[in-house]
Amino acid sequence: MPGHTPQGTSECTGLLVVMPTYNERATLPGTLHRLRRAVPLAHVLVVDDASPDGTGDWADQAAAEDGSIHVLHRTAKNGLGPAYLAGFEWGFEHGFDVIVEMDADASHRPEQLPRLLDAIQDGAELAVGSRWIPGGRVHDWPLHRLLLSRGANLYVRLWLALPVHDATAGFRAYRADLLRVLMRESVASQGYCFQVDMTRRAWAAGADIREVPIDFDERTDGVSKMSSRIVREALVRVTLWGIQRRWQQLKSLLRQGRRR
Ligand SMILES: Nc1nc2c(ncn2[C@@H]2O[C@H](COP(=O)(O)OP(=O)(O)OP(=O)(O)O)[C@@H](O)[C@H]2O)c(=O)[nH]1
Ligand SMILES: [Mg+2]
Repeated sequence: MPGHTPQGTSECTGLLVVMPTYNERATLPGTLHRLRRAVPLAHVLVVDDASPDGTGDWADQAAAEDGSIHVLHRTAKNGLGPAYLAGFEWGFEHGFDVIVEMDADASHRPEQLPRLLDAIQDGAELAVGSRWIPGGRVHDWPLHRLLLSRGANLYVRLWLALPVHDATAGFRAYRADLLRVLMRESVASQGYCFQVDMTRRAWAAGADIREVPIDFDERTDGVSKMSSRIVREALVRVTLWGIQRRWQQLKSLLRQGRRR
């Protein structure tokens, strides 16, 4: 499988797009079709958590017809984080060099993937498709989703001071080497704080992180998996990471004080 050169990235050998799905039968076909047109040499791994609507079965049929589509079936809906981790492991086992995260609900435009790949080719180890930098846009989002996303990013910024404006973004490209480093310590995050977790790990590892503006389209089919449980998990984890960070800062200040 490796040895494929994605469009627009002459240095990358082997590009895998990991696409987690839960009940995305309505949007997965169109997303894959657009992706195939936009970046013909990309391989795609659909990670399906036993979707009751038959998404996994459809993906199996697509994989039987197209050798660059692969499917990983999981037995139950276990959250975005575990689905991605399983997809990344599969990507490592199959020797891919660049691994992309992308939603299957048509919120991320496959036509904008080359922007992320260009940043990787340019030297970034993590390229984040950002809604909240100049040039980035969100289309047709209701006010409560706008507030949730902006509020979450503000909260992350206050506690963690990450050098990105869209730490919860789910359209990203990683160098596989960086992902391996980030996954050395186990990742427990399940919902969308998984994205914050990986960003903070990348920053702590000193990775070259770049944000690229994207257009984010509200889903027109299917049902959002965002829930109050996912928001609560993010709140708790970000707060704990923030307290940990402040504690480390305080300890190093005290150590410096003692040395003087
Ligand atoms: N395998 C798997 N995929 C999931 C799970 N939860 C969400 N997904 C997929 O992850 C992607 C993002 O989920 P969404 O429901 O769109 O969540 P979101 O983008 O934060 O929310 P909306 O903006 O409201 O759509 C979609 O492709 C989902 O099908 C899960 O538990 N397991
Ligand atoms: Mg979505």
